[in-house]
Amino acid sequence: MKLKVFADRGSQPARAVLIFCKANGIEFEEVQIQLAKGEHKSPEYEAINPMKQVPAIEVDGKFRLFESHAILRFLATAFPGIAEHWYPADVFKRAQIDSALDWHHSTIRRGSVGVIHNTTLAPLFGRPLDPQAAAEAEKLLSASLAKIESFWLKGDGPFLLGNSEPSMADLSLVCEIMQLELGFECSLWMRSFRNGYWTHMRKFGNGLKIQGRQYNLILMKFMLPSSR
Ligand SMILES: N[C@@H](CCC(=O)N[C@@H](CS)C(=O)NCC(=O)O)C(=O)O
Repeated sequence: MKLKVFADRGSQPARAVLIFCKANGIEFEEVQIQLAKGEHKSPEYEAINPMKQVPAIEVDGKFRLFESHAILRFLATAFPGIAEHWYPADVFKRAQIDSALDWHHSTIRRGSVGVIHNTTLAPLFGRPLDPQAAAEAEKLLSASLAKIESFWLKGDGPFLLGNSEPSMADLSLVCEIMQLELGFECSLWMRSFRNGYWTHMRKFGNGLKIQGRQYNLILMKFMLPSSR
């Protein structure tokens, strides 16, 4: 299968798709869609993703798909040789990962996007910063982050659902949390989080060479060339 991934590396869900492909040896062509330049609004890209967002994929020049979690599920099932831990075949384990993925979008992602957008990125998209919206989003974010520690990370293993190896839900989560380094003041919560789960994800991310300082460089290069 000939796979194209349309992405901006400054986008959390786009990074999750890129990292998933790299971690699993899936061959793909990365087509950069630069959000800051409005490339996602071009008619050419709208033909790829009518929602005008990244990421999106195209397979064999005909099948197109948007929504990062749908893309991750598709890649895990359509491409051979994907390690079982990313998206287990066992329907019970798989359903739990689906539950974590769905929860992510309605909580962590909503909170994170609200904070980052309203404290940092809005001007890049021609919108004003909105401290009140940021404060509301931070409440949701903090409550959701607390749930990660009190519920999702409870168990024997270090990853979500107590797993011993990361699933695609961990990947989506860590890409989201990395983004907080952009505009979320490192609270006590972030520090304690970093000492726990973060340490495990960092180890996992090191192999992918898209973490920590390198990650920040990627962000600066692709997303915020003049603001830092
Ligand atoms: N639920 C979508 C979210 C995609 C999304 O929000 N993409 C952002 C970048 S992180 C985007 O393309 N924003 C441009 C815009 O909405 O104008 C997914 O998981 O793929």
